[in-house]
Amino acid sequence: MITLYGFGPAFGLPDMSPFVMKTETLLKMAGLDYSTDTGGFNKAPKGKLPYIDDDGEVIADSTFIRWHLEKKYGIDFDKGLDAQQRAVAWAFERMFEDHVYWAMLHARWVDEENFRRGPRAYFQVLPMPMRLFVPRVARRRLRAQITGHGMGRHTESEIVALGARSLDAAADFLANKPFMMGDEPTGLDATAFALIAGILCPIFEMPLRTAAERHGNLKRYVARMTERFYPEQTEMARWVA
Ligand SMILES: N[C@@H](CCC(=O)N[C@@H](CS)C(=O)NCC(=O)O)C(=O)O
Repeated sequence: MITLYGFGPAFGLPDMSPFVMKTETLLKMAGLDYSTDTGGFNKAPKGKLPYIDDDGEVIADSTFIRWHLEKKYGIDFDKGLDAQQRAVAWAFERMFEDHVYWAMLHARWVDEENFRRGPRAYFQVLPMPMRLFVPRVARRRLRAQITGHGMGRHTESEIVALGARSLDAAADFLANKPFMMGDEPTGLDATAFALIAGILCPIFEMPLRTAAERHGNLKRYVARMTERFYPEQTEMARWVA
């Protein structure tokens, strides 16, 4: 049995973290049985979520989890793609995870109003006094990470320009295909869906969301992925209707 450790549903999304959402989507794509656990952060092998416990084998990081699932269960999330298509899928995945993610993180955690509506509200379930200091400590850590990555060293408008450029690239590449690589979902879709849905989340007031909303095909894509993998997520379906 597989246990997926994540943060849990938040902001109308299946999980606050796009990497957890990506991993859950991969598990759904693979048709594997799994359960979720939101109590694993303190034991996370790399200090981040997600990680999984697969019958006692613990694997951290969404990409290593993907590779583990492919190897152990004989799955190929990129089935039907040739080497060149796989290379393109990998490059787009890196764009989303190592570039778009940081622009979204900046908008959620650094912007005062978004932080209040999103991450701080999320921590309100904690008892006092943790409710007060956990969001502050988490915010300080996340800010340091965003600066360390380099994205946080830019001005807000520069960050939006970079993020919007990547969203334009994703929209142009998707064009009128149902899924990123063609007629059927592949591994890249788990990542692209998680990031684009996170950016379209209306709880956050951000220029990056406006940039995503300009692309009708990205909205329809999120609607398609939601219908296929998260039919119970009615709130998410409403944003993109
Ligand atoms: N490369 C990792 C990234 C995971 C990641 O960044 N997780 C974030 C949530 S989106 C996290 O756990 N952050 C908590 C922290 O850094 O304190 C993956 O693909 O799983």
